[in-house]
Parts: sequence; C-alpha cells; structure tokens
Amino acid sequence: MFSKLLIANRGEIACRIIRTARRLGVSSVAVYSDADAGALHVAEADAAYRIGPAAPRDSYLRIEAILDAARRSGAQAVHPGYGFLSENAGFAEACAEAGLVFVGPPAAAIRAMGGKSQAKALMERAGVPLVPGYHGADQDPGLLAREAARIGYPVLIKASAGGGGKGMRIVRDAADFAAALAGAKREAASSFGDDRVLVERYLQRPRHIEVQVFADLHGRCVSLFERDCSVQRRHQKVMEEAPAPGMTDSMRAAMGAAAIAAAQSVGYVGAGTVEFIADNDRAEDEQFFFMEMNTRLQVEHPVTEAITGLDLVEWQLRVAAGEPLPAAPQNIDGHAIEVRLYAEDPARDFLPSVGRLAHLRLPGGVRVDTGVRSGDRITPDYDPMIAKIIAHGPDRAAALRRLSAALAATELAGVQTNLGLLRAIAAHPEFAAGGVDTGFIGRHADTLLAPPGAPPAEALVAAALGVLQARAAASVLPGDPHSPWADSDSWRMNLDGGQPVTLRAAGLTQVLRASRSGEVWTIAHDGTQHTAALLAEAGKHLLRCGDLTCPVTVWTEPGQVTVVLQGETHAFEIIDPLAPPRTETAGAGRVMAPIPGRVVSVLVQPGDTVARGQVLVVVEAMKMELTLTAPEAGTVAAVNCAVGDMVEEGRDLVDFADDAPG
Ligand code: MV4
Repeated sequence: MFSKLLIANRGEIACRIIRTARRLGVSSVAVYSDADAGALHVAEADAAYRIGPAAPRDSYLRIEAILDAARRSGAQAVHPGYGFLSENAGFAEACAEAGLVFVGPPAAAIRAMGGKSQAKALMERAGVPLVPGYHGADQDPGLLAREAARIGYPVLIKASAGGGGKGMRIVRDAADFAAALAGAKREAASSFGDDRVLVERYLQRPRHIEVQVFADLHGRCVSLFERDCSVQRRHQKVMEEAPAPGMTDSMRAAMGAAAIAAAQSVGYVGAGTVEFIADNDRAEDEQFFFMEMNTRLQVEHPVTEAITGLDLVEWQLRVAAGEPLPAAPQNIDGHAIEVRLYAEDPARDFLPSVGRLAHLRLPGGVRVDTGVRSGDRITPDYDPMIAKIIAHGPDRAAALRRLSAALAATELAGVQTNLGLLRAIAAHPEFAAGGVDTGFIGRHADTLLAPPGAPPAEALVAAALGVLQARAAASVLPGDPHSPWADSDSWRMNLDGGQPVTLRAAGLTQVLRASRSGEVWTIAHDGTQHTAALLAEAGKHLLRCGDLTCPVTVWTEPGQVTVVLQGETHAFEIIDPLAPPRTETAGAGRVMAPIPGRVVSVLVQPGDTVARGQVLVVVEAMKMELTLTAPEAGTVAAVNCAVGDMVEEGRDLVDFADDAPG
C-alpha cells in the first residue's frame, strides 16, 4: 500500500477519500482552487496545495498543476474522485508517465467505453444485451428510416457522441422520422461537433439499473449487486437505492454476469459501473439493455457500501496497490437509500442557488457525506451538491422510514434547496411501493414540485419571535445592559402596545403585532392572539405556542428569518416598513443573469427585433447552460455583455427599447 495519496478533486468526495486513507494509515494530499482555500477538504487533508483560480479549467482540470502538486508532495498515487479528470484517459496516462499510480482503470479501458456507439459495438461482440437498434457507420437517411421500421416504432434517435439526453428524439410514427432525424443531427452537430446518430427501440417506462463491478490486476472481476437510480430530474439523479426494488435472483445473476462480461471485454481494473435500462412495461420478461459504462467511482456508491459492508475506496486503493480482491459478498445486507441534497431553487426551475450557507444541520443516525459546513459559500464554479444522506435498514420500508426521519431533521438556511422535493418523494405512496421508472418525478410534478403553501400560524409566530429576539439583541447599548434604554419592551415604542413584525413568504405579506410580558409574548395575527415563547433547552430551542410545545430552529439574518418546525422549513423575508422600496430585479425592459456565471454566447445585437421566447444570451453556470429568452416581442436597445464575460446575479444583460417588454 502507498504511504501518500493525492486526491485530485474537491468537496464531499475528496473528504470521503481522505477518511478512508486516514483509516488505512495513508497520508492524504488535497489540491484546491482559490475559491476553495477555506474548504472542508483542505482542512481535513494532511497537506494541501493550491493549483489555480476558481474556474475548473484553471485548477481541477489542469493536469500539469495537479502532477506538480503530486511531485512536490511526494505522493505515490492519485485518486481522481468523480467528475473532473476521473474519466480522462490522457490524465491516467500522464500519471503513469510521472511515475504515479492512477487509482482507476487503464487508459485503454476508459477510451473503449468513452464513445457511445463504439462501446455498444464492443458490448455486442462481448454478448452484452443491447436495446434492439442500429448503431452502424452508414448514416444514409433512407437506410436509417428502413432500420427504424425494422426495429419497430416508437424509436429513439440518439447522438452517437452524446449522453445525458442531448440530441435525443422520440419518433412514434414513420411519417415523422425524416424531420426528427434532421433535428437530432442538427442538435448533435452543434452540441458535440459530430452529427452521427444511432436508432433504438424506445422504451416508454425505463428503469435505470446499474451494476457495481470491481476487477483486480490478477484477472478477477466480481459484481457487487445493483443500484436503482430511476428517480431523476432531467437526467440528474435525485435518489438512488440498493438493491433494486423487485429484483429477482435470476435477473440479478444475469445482470451481474453481463456487467462482468462488459468489464472484462475492455480489460477493466478497479471500480466501475455498468448502466442498464430495464423495461417496466415488460417487467416480467426480465429484460435489460446496456446503456454505458462509467469508468470511475460513482456519486451513489455509498448505497452499495451499506448493503455489502465494504469500503469501495479502500478496495480501489488495495487494487491499485496490486492486492487481489477478496471473495465477492454472497448476501445483501438489508436496503439502503441515498438522496442528493442540492443548493437549487425549486421556484426558479431548480437553478443552482448560490450564496452563503448560513445554517446547516445535517441529521444523525444515518450516513452523511458532505464537503461543506455552516458558513461556507455555494459558488457558481462547482456542482451545488450540499450533502448525500444515506439511510440503511433491514428492509426497504425501514430504510425509507429512517430516510424520512433524517430529512425531517435536516436544517438549512441561506440558500434554496431541493429538501422539500426530497421529503415529498420519500412520502409518496408510489415511491413507497417501489420500482418506479424514470418518469416518476415528471408524472407527479404537480404534487412533488408544488410551491409551498401558506405557512402554519406556529411558523409565523416562531419567525416573529426570532425577529423580536434579534431586534432586542441589536438594541442593547454597549456598556450598560441594565439601562432602561436597553429594555426592548414594547411600551415605550408603540403606544398601542404592539411591536409590528412584517414577514413575507409565498408572495404573501403578513403583519403580526407583538407585546411582551416577561418571557411570554402575545402575538396577534389574522384576528387571533397567540401566547408564545421561545425556550432555550439543552442547546436546542422549544417553541411554546398556545397548547403546543415542540422543538424549533429559528435562524435570523439581515432581511431573512428561517424557521424549521416539525420537519418543514419556512423561509420568510423580513420587511422593514421604513426601508425604501426595492427595485424590481426582473422584467422592466431588460433581461438579467439569473445566477452568476459565464456568458458562452450572445445571439442578438442592438437594433435586432426579437420574437417572444427568442434566445438572447446563453450563460454557463455550475455545469449547466442557461438559455435566456426574450420575455416579449420587441427591439433590442443594448447588449451589456460579451462572450466570455463573468456576470454576477442580477446583472442587466440585454435592454429593450421602450416599445418592448416592460
Ligand atoms: C433510452 C430511453 C428509452 N429507450 N433509450 C437518457 C440519457 C441517455 N444516457 C439514455 N437515456 C435514455 N435512453 C431507449 N432506447 C430512455 C432514456 C432516459 C433515461 C435513461 C436513464 C435514466 C434516466 C432517463 C431519463 C429519461 C430518458
């Protein structure tokens, strides 16, 4: 085993690798960008080297800078984590040339699985089942149409170079094939610089089931069972579990054998994942089809660790050091479910939500993998994942119960998150029944993605108490806390005996009036008088409101108060009636950057007339491309950005002439 390991990554996966390295007595070397100088992974490593500015291409993707840090630190091996350079064959080779062990598969295996069509051709030869389809080199439109007819409609046209759903077209009828083919080719050419496509039978209700494999340098390859990752939003996984609900022994054995055949056919070494889709419409057929192989450790590996009792990072290191794999586990230990907690805004189509994570309390009693702590910033430079929460139990129902309890105990303030969506999924009867397909979230969008309704009176009362407490703390004069002027009782402030607190949430402004008698407040809201108090109890707070007493967290910041009450998070804007009205940030004849990012294309110039919905500017942030469109038809008066500009949230990008939207 090596004595020193460099981790070419950041965030939760860097922290997770450091943990295993420490347990094995391996010293860990982190790398960091300027944005991450104060990050958790830097604090937890035994040493850390700066590798450049925030942008990934200037730091975490800079092979030379990372190899230089490895040389300077004396590390013998490099773990790439996931994302960044983890599936970069050139990086694997550069490590070897620098005399470093790359903790991952051989470069040739990464390359073999890199191209979709090529990988499918290889798998066909290895006897791994593929979706009935055509992935040949001949791209004659007539031939492709005949192939589609042979496969049988509906068919799916996919970009050969693609992935993640880009360049895909569903075709339900032969009459629509030619137009769909042209569209798919155009999108493939612009997205990947390669307009080749493949055609497959379209599975209408697919499940995403992937098999974890592990191979050593001595020719052994084992399967560590499957994970079901069907719960996803726009190709972004949201929840993953192991084993797959409803999996039979026969199908598991067949999938495991196919995954091992796939890995062995490309000379695989280390941890890898073979992705399949299975057809929920014909579940009884137990059919499954190869999609792609991911030649890295995956985000969702903890559910496999939970049901096997193995540490996959430990085995990556042991295999890289030349040790033979242990015997494959024969039994599955219970059931595990993972959720990905993201800083993203459900009210703004799940755009990444950047800002300071003012308050973060992650649950106990479950595994939590995170790379941030309270006070850290979620920046537009990197993936906005805050944490993975992994619940494990003797069976699926027990794991789901533990997951729901963990989500109810999770507290966040300062950024928007998908916590409400995760709670709604965990509480959904169709998810509880198990075996959902990839359309689950889309089908139930109206309930799962519903904006929060009016907050309960208790949450408003708790928020008001938090605001009153913060005001009292701010009004204490330095030097003499016993001065009558430091007393924040309301009698001297308001002749009617009520301090107003104005809160805004879900588009609704509410005024509460509070008066105090000792520790107990009387808070009038909507015609009701609530007798209420916030009680400090063993590091926690209790809300007493009328006859109800329950734990509460109230987090106040300038302009904002967040209340966590009975498993729900309620964020309120604090309205100061004396403050000048804020200028509106949207509409009003201009288009603004919704989040900080980099301008990647500008499609209009001053004087252009544009139609409503026409694309104006494309901004890239957090690995996503955001297309900004004209809110109304009109004339462009000014373009205030250029390709390559870094723009902050709210920056005015395009102005319209007076006849235009506004
Ligand atoms: C499919 C499919 C149905 N039929 N192929 C989406 C991303 C790409 N990697 C593969 N994808 C799909 N391929 C056939 N023949 C449905 C999907 C698909 C999907 C697959 C896995 C996980 C989530 C998905 C969400 C939508 C569509």
